[in-house]
Amino acid sequence: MRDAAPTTIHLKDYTPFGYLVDEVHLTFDLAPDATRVTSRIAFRPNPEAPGHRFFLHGEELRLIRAAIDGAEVTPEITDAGLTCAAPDTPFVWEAEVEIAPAANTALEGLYLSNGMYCTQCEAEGFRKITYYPDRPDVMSTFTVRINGTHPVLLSNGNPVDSGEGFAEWHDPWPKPAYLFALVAGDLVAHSDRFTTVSGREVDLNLWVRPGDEDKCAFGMEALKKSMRWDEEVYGREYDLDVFNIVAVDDFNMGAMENKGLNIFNSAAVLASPETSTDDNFERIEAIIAHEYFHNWTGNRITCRDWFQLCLKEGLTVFRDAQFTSDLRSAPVKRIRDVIDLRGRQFPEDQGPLSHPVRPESFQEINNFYTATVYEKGAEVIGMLKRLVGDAAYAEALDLYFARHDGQACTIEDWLKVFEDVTGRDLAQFKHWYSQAGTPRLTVEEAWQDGTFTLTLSQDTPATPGQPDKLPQVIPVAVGLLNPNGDEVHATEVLELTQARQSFSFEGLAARPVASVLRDFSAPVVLDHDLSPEQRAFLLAHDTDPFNRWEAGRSLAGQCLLDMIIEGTAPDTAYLDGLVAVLRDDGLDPAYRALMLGLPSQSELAASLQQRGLTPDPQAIWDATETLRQATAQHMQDLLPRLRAEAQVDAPFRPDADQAGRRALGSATLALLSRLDGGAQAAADFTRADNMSLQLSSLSCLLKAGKGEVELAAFYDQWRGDRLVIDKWFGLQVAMAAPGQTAETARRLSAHAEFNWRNPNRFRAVFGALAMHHAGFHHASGAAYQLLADWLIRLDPVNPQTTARMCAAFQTWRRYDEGRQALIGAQLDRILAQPNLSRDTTEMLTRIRG
Ligand code: 0A1
Ligand code: ZN
Repeated sequence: MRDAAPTTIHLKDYTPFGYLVDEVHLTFDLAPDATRVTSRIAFRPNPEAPGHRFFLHGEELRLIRAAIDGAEVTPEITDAGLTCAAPDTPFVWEAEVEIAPAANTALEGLYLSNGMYCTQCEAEGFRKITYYPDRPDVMSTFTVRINGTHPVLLSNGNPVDSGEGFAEWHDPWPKPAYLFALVAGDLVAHSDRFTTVSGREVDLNLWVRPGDEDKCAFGMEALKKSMRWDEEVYGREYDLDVFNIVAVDDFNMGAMENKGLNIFNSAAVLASPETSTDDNFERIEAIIAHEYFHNWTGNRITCRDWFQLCLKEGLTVFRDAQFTSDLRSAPVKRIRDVIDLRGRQFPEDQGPLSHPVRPESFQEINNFYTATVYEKGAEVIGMLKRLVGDAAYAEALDLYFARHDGQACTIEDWLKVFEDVTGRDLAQFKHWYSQAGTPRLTVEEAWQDGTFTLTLSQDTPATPGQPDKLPQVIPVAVGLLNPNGDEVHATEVLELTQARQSFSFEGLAARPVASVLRDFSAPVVLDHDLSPEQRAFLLAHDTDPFNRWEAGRSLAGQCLLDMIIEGTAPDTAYLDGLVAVLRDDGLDPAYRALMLGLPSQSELAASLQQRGLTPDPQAIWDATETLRQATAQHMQDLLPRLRAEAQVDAPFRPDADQAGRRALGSATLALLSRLDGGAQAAADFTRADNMSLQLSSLSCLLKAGKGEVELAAFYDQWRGDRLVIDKWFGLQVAMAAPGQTAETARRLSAHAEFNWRNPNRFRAVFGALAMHHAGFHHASGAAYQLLADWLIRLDPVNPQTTARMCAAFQTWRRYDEGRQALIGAQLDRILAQPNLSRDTTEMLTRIRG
């Protein structure tokens, strides 16, 4: 329900809860329409917050009985919770409530997914299960009894007892309520064991619906690798006798790190060569690692309040990226992460939804599980590590775990361990947590008498609520190359702390070419005015793999902008440089595949906007198509050789080597299909024995305006597999021509298999629509209207997923007046809906501005 006046919560208003919780006992009597939850909670007054009123959160609960120390009480109940008089000595609170999991379509709290009970409590879902101080700084041990008829009954911690129709669990580690979990279902386990470094035997189970057993092996291997890696790299050992993972079909996000009982969106854990692409495998491995790593960064050390979300998320994303870099290819991972950052975080940071990595206020915390908190939060940690060095980083992390284990912490606590270890003052560094917006880093060069000077300046644009910005500490990794291509100055990290600052390199024999922001050492927009020749030189010679890729990317970007703005033909300097790199078979195929990528159309729109121009989505589409066509022609002779190099002769393995070859094969096939009308793609589709090849060949056919028969065959083959059918839905929208995108999405939304209440299916169609730049922004406005229709329909059912999808509109101010008027009208139409959720109202109000 929409609040009459939505409440804004502020970081500055934090106060501790007036009571500590020593123990929680919960009993669940499961029933779809009336689950009984009985709680017995030991409270005692918090000596650090005396005299507070006793308030427990609770939403959509039917209170049956409440008692304090055995004596019944009649609390005062509101929509948000209850309050009643409480003793100023330790006491036991008891309550019995009734909830209706079957009616819970929002997928927050206790709900049913395909007949299976499961929970999602982060951020504030536990209050839909029982009355409780539902805040992360209230930590307690939990003992849980589940009474239910399902064969598998799970909760956090270790199993204590079980029998016909019941199971009991005890979690010895104090935790906040958002880490509570319960699962009850007809599930089968893929099981394994892990012996920790100190010899603890841990039972590992991946629980899935019968029929999915053959999709568990990869996830289990990823889990074991994660457990070992965290021991070896961070010295973190697992701390329970069992580790359970459950796959559920209806889930708003990727996965959730509940203590000892991770719950996963089935798309984020189930994998097989026939049904999963290489990208799926890599993502699944990373998410398993991410949730596992939360056991220390999130669970053992949690957040004091939700403003500190980046404390666990930024750090855990950083850790899972390190894990992927170690297991696969570090340069490829870095490039992919930067593509992702520019694709999701930059638009957020440069538009109306911009907020600091640590926000200072919110209305609905679920709206702040963002690319800024997660991915920019991880970048901030990467900068910190670069500034203090690897050894100090390791020491600081050891101190963090030693000092704060069992606590609910803040960013101040986090930075303090670095200050204590290094003696550095991190006051200025902290601006990365409090200032929103993407800094623009401008580079000027000077050369005189053997001295090369780089003048760096920084400027962070105004963002909502933050008109003026202070200079930040920006680590700028720089290397210098001689005109013959040799490196004359190895990578050095320059620390830019002022608005403008110069750095000199002396004693050089010739003017060097500067490779600036190596490894993307800071999340900034780099403005370095290099000539196409200098960029081509870096593309050929840079020793930093990221910047070598970046040189090609910026050449391509400049070429596309020239084509869009001046109407020029594709630049042969870019095409020649690209061919030279692709010819180099000493380079990893995965890296060469990345070289073939172009800046996204949305990124090009942002670049045009930054130059004060109004992007025309159709013109951007046309230029991109023309350049792809020119690339195919230019590389015609090389394509057969690349295909041969991409060939995988061994049995399928989802590792980096094979995945890289398949990525190069797929990028090559896309070019070839522009020349042969899809003949090779049709042949590849027929012989495909893995999902990467099946999907890439099908997408080439659709792109070529063909593939009807193959599309139908694909559907028939995979009709029973919901995750593959999600791909079938999404692909058709993604590959549609701009004038057909909205109609394709509309047609698919009328398909019998379009179960719009399932977030994965909804996102398959409408996420793909929003991602299709020229299709979504087609001048007709049809896509805007279609998406708005569906958001209006979904909001009462699932506010979280609706609100997240609203971000599709966040860049609307970039476009021409006609499009702005069309989008503005749709935003107003949604906002005018009666009873719009708090989630969606907040998102749209911020976007509307
Ligand atoms: N903490 C989880 C993500 C997550 C957040 C919120 C959710 O529901 C609103 C669900 C999952 C993670 O970082 O993986
Ligand atoms: Zn996380």
